[in-house]
Amino acid sequence: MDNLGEVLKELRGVSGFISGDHIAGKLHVSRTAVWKYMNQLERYGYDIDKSKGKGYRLLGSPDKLYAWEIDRYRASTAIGAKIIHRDNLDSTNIFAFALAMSGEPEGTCVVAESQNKGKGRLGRKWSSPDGRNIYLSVILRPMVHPSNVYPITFLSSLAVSDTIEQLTDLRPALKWPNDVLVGQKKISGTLIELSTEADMVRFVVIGIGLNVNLEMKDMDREIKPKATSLLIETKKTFERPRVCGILLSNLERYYGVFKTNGPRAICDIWEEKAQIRGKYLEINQMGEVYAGQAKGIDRDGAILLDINGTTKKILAGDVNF
Ligand code: BT5
Repeated sequence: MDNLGEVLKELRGVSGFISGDHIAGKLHVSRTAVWKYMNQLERYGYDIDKSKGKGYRLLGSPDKLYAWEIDRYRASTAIGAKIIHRDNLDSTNIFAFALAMSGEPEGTCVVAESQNKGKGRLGRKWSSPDGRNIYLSVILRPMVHPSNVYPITFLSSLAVSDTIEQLTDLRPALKWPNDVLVGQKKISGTLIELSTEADMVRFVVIGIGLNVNLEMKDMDREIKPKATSLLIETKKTFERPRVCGILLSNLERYYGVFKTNGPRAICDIWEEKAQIRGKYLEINQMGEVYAGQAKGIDRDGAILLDINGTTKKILAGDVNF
């Protein structure tokens, strides 16, 4: 946690005022430095009562995904060790991809309050209104062959699903390949993008959109019938930094499984959780529709469909309901 986080911790540790001297002593900085931190916090949107005789008192905090706020709830070590926050980006994935290209290490995350060009798969759009949801990208550098990367989408969905279960009584469902649904409606999607070199992965960017405090009135017309949020489902608002901190912790846990036990282990957990085996599915692959009984997930993340006794392997597509 950096110094702003430490100052906030001190402010939050008391119910009333805390003296500048006390904070200065705790942080081993001068009282002038403390005063500067307070001004900085105000610029970030914190409401601070400053009293000459009594010191400082925190009156209110902004609803923002600042790194030091996420850190309060994050149990991960590598994933989220560095979090870059922006009010607005074209796309957190584009930003993270450029960072990764210039050597940013594994674990660095990018979060934004809003996106102008939030990306879905296959050139689709991810609706990204301001200050409501989580738009997160994480840089990973797994030592695997490119054909083993696909299950990273599954580990992301599993991490989102666990996060929802830890925060609510909801029972999310997983839909191949990258959706997390609540009550048949999409609450989260993952887009992974990768850069390869020869037969190796240079890096992967996991992009996660999770609808948190999104209300119906914030939704584009296109997604209204098929999208939902934690707020819509529970009628409660959520502290987004908390949701994000828990999500990063879960991502690290599943990434650990991926690295230790391999991609197949992640496919198995996903397959079990999604209860996909034996289900009758219709899958749209670039306009071609295949209908059959799901036999499971192949080691590369493809879905295996039994169509009249013949197994069809589908690597990219969308499941129709
Ligand atoms: C996805 O694509 O589900 C991947 C979404 C990834 C978004 C994150 S946000 C952070 C990071 N930065 C980015 O630029 N992207 C990632 P796909 O399976 O293709 O689903 C896209 C479809 O979901 C759209 O065509 C809509 O129908 C629907 N959709 C769009 N926005 C939505 C939202 N906010 N909630 C629910 N559904 C949405």
